[in-house]
Amino acid sequence: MSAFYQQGPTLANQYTDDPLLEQLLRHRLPASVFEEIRHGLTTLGGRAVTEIAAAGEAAEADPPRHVPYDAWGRRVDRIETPAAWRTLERIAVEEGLVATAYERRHGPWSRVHQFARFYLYAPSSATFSCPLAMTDGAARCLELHGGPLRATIYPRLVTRDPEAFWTSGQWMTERTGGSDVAETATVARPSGGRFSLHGIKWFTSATTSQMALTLARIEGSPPAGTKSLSLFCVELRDPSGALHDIRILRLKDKLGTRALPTAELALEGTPAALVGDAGHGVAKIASMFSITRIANACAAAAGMRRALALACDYARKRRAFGQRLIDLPLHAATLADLELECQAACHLVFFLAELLGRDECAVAMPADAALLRMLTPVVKLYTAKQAIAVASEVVEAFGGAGYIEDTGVPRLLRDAQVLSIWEGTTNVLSLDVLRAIDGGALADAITALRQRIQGVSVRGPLTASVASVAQALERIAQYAGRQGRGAAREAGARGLAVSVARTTAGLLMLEHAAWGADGPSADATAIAARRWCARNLTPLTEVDEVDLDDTQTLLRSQTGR
Ligand code: UCC
Repeated sequence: MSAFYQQGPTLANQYTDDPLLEQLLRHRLPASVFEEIRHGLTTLGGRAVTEIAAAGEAAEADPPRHVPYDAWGRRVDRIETPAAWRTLERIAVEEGLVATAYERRHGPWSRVHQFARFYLYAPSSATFSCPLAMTDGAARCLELHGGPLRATIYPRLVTRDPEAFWTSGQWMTERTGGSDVAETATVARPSGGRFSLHGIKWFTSATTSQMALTLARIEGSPPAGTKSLSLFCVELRDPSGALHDIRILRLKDKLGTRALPTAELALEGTPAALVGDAGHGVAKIASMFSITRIANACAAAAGMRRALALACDYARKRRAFGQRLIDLPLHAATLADLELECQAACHLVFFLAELLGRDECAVAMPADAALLRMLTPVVKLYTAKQAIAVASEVVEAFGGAGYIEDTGVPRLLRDAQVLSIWEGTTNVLSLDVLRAIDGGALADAITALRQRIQGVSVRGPLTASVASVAQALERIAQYAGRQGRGAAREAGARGLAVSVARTTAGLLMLEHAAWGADGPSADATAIAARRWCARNLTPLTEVDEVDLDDTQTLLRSQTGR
């Protein structure tokens, strides 16, 4: 009998083992800020692979349970979660995963610091990152629009006291769909200075949260469109823990994110407070989903990095054909491609975090605001898709073991798959890029990116990469300017968004090659930038009326209809 047993992968401290993250922070943050936060990040990087990972695994092993009735037949609608789920919450509060952004101790840099923390925590957290992202988004929304709720509820979202902390849900999706929010059917009836909500919410993640922001139409408002939707704040439970006129219909049986309770809810006169004035609820909740979209991108980038760390560790241990996997040329090339995607995603996310921080601290230049508006959907959609592709490749890199549940590897792929769905699908976000362009974001954003690429000072083969980013920017500007407003423009929106993502990533990687030219990873940084630009700055494909007709012909050919 063979005495051979393969060794599983292990993870080191996720901060000290991630040179790119530290290089970015060291370069971008003022030296005093970097020195102040570095120790905390090292501690969190250690906790990520010990306590947080252990709690995450325990939570995954013991998924939430819906208890509709008590032993005596009373409707109770409890969602039972394991102690590990609450441990994940306690650690998140202790580590200031939401609070860091709102204390603004480091002014505009607070967001970069907070997202660095989120990046370390998220992949170990069994998707406790989801309630945290929504809590963060709700805090921003209430900070901007909350009126009296700023004094009552907002402090609970941004506290570092685990006893006082609340998480928030974001309930936008109804049976009519999560994208077409205009179909929202929930009605808000005025009731004693407040409102009572009546309707069904079809996907409510983190249903154990204490509050949620949701959309409804006040009785008597125009019955269609999103302008007549208003934004409401719901407190889910009374002090005894009983739900406020909310029935839990069932928990969703999901492909992944299994530790995260996601429920269908019936609102049966649920008391709610109006957030801001009546109407324009989508515009108000946009301040929430803009944050959750950036958090999604951060979780995607972090998930890619984690998956690759596992695959690389395994490839250094596993031998086949007389060599370690990492020494096999084709396997090494595959892993190096994944490394490029991880780097691109990390650059994009921390660039967005920087822009968000400036916006929140009111020090953003007009170009920053335009970049933030345009790049938020771009980076969300791009990183989500790449996170799925990377996770799939990592599953394969483990061979058969990657397909076996108790290695923990399949979960990487299952959990990645949600990233391109929740918070706006790839196509909905591609259309949001067009909305941003229509709002005037493109010209300022392109001008800002153009100025940045002109400021990149590199030598040798990298000068050609700089030229190709500059050309790609011109192509994007021309393409977006040429497109009319019709169906062809919509059909080309995804290609445009991906091109913006890849070009911006190329620019950021070239900047890194420039500022990192004397640093310890100079060679690798230059190679990454050169390879990325050589492979990813392909021309945009024009979509015209002929393509639209061809698309219909292809679809009809399936069924003849
Ligand atoms: O809830 C979900 C699950 C939660 C899980 C959270 C996990 C977090 C990740 C954690 C990491 C692990 S999923 C829900 C998924 N659904 C969505 O995300 C919505 C998708 N649909 C859209 O985004 C659509 O594009 C809509 C709903 C925004 C389209 O609405 P409209 O009304 O047709 O679009 P309009 O008329 O263009 O926009 C209405 C208003 C406008 O403002 P006003 O009224 O002042 O003119 C827009 O400028 O909303 C504003 N607006 C925006 N503002 C629309 N989109 C944006 C935006 N992206 N940013 C700023």
